[in-house]
Amino acid sequence: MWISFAGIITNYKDVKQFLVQKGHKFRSDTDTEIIAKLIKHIHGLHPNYSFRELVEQVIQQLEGAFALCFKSMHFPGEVVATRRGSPLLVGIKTKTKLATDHIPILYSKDVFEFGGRALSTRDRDHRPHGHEIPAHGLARSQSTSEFLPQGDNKEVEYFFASDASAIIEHTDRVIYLLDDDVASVEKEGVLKIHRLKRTLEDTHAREITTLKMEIQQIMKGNFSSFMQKEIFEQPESVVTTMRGRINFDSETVVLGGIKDYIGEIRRCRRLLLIACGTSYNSAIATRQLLEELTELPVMVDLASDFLDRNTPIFRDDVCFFISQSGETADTLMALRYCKQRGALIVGITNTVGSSICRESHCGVHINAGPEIGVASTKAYTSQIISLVMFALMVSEDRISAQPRRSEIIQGLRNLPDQIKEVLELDSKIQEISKKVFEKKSLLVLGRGYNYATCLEGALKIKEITYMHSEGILAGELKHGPLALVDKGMPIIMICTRDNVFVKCMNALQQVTAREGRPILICHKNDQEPQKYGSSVLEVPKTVDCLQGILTVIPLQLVSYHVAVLKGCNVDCPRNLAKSVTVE
Ligand code: G6Q
Repeated sequence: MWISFAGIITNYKDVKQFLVQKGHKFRSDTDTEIIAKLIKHIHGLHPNYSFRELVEQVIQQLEGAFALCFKSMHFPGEVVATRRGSPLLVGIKTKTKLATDHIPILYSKDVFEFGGRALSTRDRDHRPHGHEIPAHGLARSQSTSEFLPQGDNKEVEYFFASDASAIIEHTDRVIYLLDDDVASVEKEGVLKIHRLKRTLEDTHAREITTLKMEIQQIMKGNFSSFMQKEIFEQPESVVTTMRGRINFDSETVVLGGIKDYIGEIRRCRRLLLIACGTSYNSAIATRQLLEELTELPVMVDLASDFLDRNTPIFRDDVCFFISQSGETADTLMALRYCKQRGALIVGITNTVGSSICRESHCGVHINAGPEIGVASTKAYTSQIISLVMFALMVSEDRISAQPRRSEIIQGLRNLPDQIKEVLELDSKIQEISKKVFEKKSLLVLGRGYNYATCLEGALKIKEITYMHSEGILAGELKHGPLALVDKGMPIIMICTRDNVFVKCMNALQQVTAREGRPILICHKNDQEPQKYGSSVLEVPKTVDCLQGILTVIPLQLVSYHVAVLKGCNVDCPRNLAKSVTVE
């Protein structure tokens, strides 16, 4: 048995105990092994079951979030794949066009109505394999032949993957499977999608979508890692996020995915921004602007904590779920929690067709392009821009907000060139990284709009360099963290000219008074803070609410260079995954 497995089986101990009692021996403590042993066990009990039926029996016993793909020597030439809570798609490659753009669902419940009589599991043991009940009364032959390629060449190749970027080099036609879909390719090479039971929400077919992704988008090109490539793509990725949405001349912003809901959003009780990791930091980065331009209370929550607290949610709440992958389990569960309570659900994702995308009432695609490196970089800056555009759109009818809106829109217009300028600091940042890469810890200090940069910079450093790093709000310094400061403690401090500049200078002096010599990120040609820094990284000045985009890039580069100097795997840091589809 060959199984490809992503996810977690939460009841694996119970299943294992059951199988041990039945005499099965285990070689590992992994949850993957119980799946292999369970299918073997069921095959022993029901040797007449088809491969697909065996998998259906197995998944009924499993709890958790998973995407699974099975092959077996007992069923040569067949593949069965299924998902629950983890993403899974099927890529289809044919020489000629397919005769249809959707594949009908076949239902195969243990007990189902068949010609007016209930067919039981026992009956099923004696019926021929593959006796399915298609939706809408489609005959089996009809449902499958429709799916075959047109013309004489009937050759079809199938690819199973959790992310489109893994298969785009082979095909751009995919089917996104839904939870509990069981896709099987049988000997004759026909793909079928089954579900155990029919529900009212079922669409009875899965659409074959054509991906808009280009192969070069997922190639490293001249870069040594995807993360480095994605950092350097930001002058373009921010443009694609804004493309077709901002008219810089008329200073108008239209987000097509939410424009029909703007009235409802303006009338809401409060905005909630819910996310994990980097996506959460993008919510911190934009909270102040959202409060200012929408004049609504804005709550920002980590999805896991939001769920732990059973937070009260009301029908007139608007809940934003921010997620690069659109598949993060905690964020998705928080979304379902809020949806059940009647709130309006807005998805902010980078992955078309993802679970968060599909389950939201409306949303914004950040259009940053595929992000392969585990450490999120270009998605973060595009998430910030998407939320800024949202704030601009909501405040369009507020006369008093027009000067502020205008300043931000012009700030967005200049951003791509300013990002290019920041990226020119790369070799200087590489030199600075050489001074810190052997240290144990790195503190990142700032406040106001730059606080999110501190959190995000520290997260990048932790995840890809394995060095301890902490983003500290400069206003909190005297409430504890100041005790850490001495001449040996590496510190990066962000000190740009905004409404908290004086307070930042104050914090900087507190640090230098304890012999701390921070690396400073400040505005170009701003002499005042520079005299306190051991090294200085000068970034161009933009509007306060966009400054975090320009101050985070040097920290993305610090983390990248430190990771390279330490010999860490930049794109695949230990213990982490790109899509966290488990709780
Ligand atoms: C950061 C990581 C991680 C990520 C979260 C949430 O570099 O990529 O913190 O942001 O796991 O992921 P989603 O944005 O996909 O929900």
